[in-house]
Amino acid sequence: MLVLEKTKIDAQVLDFTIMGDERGQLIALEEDMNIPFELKRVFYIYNTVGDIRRGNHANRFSRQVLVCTSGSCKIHLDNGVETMEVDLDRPNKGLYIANNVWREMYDFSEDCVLMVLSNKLYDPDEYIRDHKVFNEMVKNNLL
Ligand code: T46
Repeated sequence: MLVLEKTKIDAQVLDFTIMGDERGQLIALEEDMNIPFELKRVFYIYNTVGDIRRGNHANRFSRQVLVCTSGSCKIHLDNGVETMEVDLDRPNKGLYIANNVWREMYDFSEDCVLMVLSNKLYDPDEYIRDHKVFNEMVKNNLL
């Protein structure tokens, strides 16, 4: 794995090695190797309705890697001070997002399958869903 881009926000664009041959392509994701944490959960998002924005929250403890295994989407990141956009447009491109980073996913292609790997099991209580609260927490050094 190659870190393609170190971003100003606590996130990284990752470039996964493709092990292709005459039969097609294969990418392997392994904890503490090309995935920079212990793997606890995988979920995927597909059949997304056009023009929808998902996410709209920060996770207090979950760290994640996002990959479009099919199609494409865009990710908006926000650390309370700066924002950035990342295009996820190929299956060997990943986006690592640290905890306490606000994220929104948008511009899903019809064929998009967005796979998310996480270091934590699902816990709805770890979500910050109000952007004003998120900004206040950043301002007051509570994250
Ligand atoms: C994130 C982005 C990238 C579960 O029961 N288990 C799970 O592991 C997840 C992720 C969700 N759910 C339930 C909770 C909701 O009833 O599935 C429903 C949709 O979840 P949510 O509205 O949180 O989905 P997104 O797309 O807004 O956000 C998800 C993750 O929740 C979030 O951590 O960073 O994808």
